[in-house]
Amino acid sequence: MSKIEEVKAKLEAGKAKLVPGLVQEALDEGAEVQSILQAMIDSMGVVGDKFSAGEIFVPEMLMAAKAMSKGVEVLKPLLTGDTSSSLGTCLIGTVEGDLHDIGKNLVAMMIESAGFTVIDLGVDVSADKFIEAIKANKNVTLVALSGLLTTTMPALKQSVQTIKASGLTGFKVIVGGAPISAEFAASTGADGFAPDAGSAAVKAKELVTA
Ligand code: B1M
Repeated sequence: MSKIEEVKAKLEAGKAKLVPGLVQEALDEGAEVQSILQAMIDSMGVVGDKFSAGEIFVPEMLMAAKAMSKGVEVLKPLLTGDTSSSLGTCLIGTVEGDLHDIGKNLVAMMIESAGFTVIDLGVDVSADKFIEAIKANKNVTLVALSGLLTTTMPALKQSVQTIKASGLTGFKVIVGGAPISAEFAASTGADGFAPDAGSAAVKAKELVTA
């Protein structure tokens, strides 16, 4: 079994204490950062499929999520690189009713590495909380909303519309998350959409420099 396969196996088994060491070993053996990250993302897909099939339950999903977060911590310095902040402040959060944060955290990391100062509002973030944060922080140029549940897609749309209707200006809004399509994103009134963390950073930069 290759080191990356070991990372996947232990992540899927929710072994949060073992995954960081294995990720480091994979790096030491010369595995590419992006390959390790993609393998971990794929494993979360496997975990989701097992959940859908009734083979595992919420506690096992949570343990796998912890293992993934611990593995990402090892990769973070290599993913972010030089983080010179000149594109302003990005507020990011997972929308109201939604507790998934792994994808949002990856997007935050990549947006930071693109040159933003990132303020992470966490999960279950209401439209009002986004608006308070826009008012409370200087030079907010980007507001990023993540949504992972089909049941919170309406909250994502509502949040974008409430933020846009607030009368506050000077920033662009970007949305994304597994169930969000380009078409749905456009229907929310958001300025931009990205399907993954890497393209979110590219889109973010494009939106505020256009
Ligand atoms: Co949940 N969950 N979960 N879960 N969970 C999913 C999403 C699900 C697909 C699993 C399944 O059934 N197959 C399913 C949703 C089905 C649907 O909506 N139709 C689901 C469900 C049903 C639930 C609960 C309702 C289960 C229950 O309680 N019965 C519950 C809801 C809780 C709530 O939020 N209110 C729940 C709970 C949880 C845990 C708390 C146990 C845990 C989350 C822990 C955490 O995040 N800290 C969890 C997990 C781990 C998952 C899966 C297995 C993995 C999610 C993940 O981290 N993926 C997930 C199955 C799956 O994804 N296949 C599942 C890896 C991550 C890197 O990918 O988040 O997609 P992702 O992020 C990507 C892109 O989406 C994109 O970039 C990222 C990386 O490139 N992206 C953006 C994300 N945000 C973006 C923002 C952008 C741009 C791109 O711009 C701003």
